[in-house]
Amino acid sequence: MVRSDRRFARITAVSHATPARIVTNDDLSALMDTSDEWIRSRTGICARRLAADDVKTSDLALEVAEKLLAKSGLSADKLDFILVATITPDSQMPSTAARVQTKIGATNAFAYDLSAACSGFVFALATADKFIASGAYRCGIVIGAETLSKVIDWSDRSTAVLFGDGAGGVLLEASADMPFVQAEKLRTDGSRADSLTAGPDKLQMDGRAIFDFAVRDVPKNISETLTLGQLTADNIDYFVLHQANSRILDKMAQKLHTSREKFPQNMDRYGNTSAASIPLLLSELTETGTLKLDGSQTVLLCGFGGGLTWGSLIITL
Ligand code: 4VN
Repeated sequence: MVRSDRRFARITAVSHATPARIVTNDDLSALMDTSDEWIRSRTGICARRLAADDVKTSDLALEVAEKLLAKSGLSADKLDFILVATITPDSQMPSTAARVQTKIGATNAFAYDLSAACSGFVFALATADKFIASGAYRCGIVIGAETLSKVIDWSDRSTAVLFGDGAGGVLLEASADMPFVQAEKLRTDGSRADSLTAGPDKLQMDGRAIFDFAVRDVPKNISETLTLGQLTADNIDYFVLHQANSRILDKMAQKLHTSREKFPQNMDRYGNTSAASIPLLLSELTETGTLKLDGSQTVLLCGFGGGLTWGSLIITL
């Protein structure tokens, strides 16, 4: 450990990786009693990517890590840590992060997985920020990666149509310029755990309970986080929320009295990818130039899901 004076983290690269196979709502309606109209109108999802049988979560995470290094020009041995947020690790041991660590040759990095379901990337990014802000470490990779298709109950049409596979991640580096996290508030309520579970049995969700949770607890958490940062919704350029359901984003915009345009979405093409959804969206928004990584934008990230877990992070991008 070398103490650093440059204590503020910042995101210096963003990337994503998705399996090649696109499965549309129409494709699913050939396999189960559902329809494009039902899925699209209730969730905003039109298609999802599904990994081939031999593609593991670590394969998607590895592709993200390689792209981050290529984009930044940083060599792997400069990395201090690799965090992978996932609820679909390749194995209980070793971690998905350890697999990535050796494959990219990050010989000086420690690596571990973090389990906080759909909030996993937000929880991991909050953790990584503290590693750098403490001065203990200079740079690391934070990835959200999932192959949910392996834990979906394909005989349950109410959940099977909602989820997809994918990965996204960021490179965080110490930078003296300005604070990275303006405010954060992470939450867990294990007493409501049973409404969304996976492993050792397949994924099961009480859709009504989770929908109600997302509409009640999440906007409250976003408001509280804004207050902590002495900010209002007007100060936020984009609300990058977990991509579970477009109707949830409609409700968030209403409850926060702010424009729906500030809530970008890509669940139409990827479905709900749990811990991967937020970094996957961040990566696409960076590619299109909507997000700039030049310190000019304030973005609120918010994850919510199994645990129950939820939480917001207001960051300078
Ligand atoms: C957050 C949410 C969801 C979620 C919950 C319910 C739901 C997504 C139920 C009603 C159904 C349409 C689909 Cl809000 C899941 C997670 C887990 O990542 C997090 N969709 N639906 C209908 O309209 O009948």
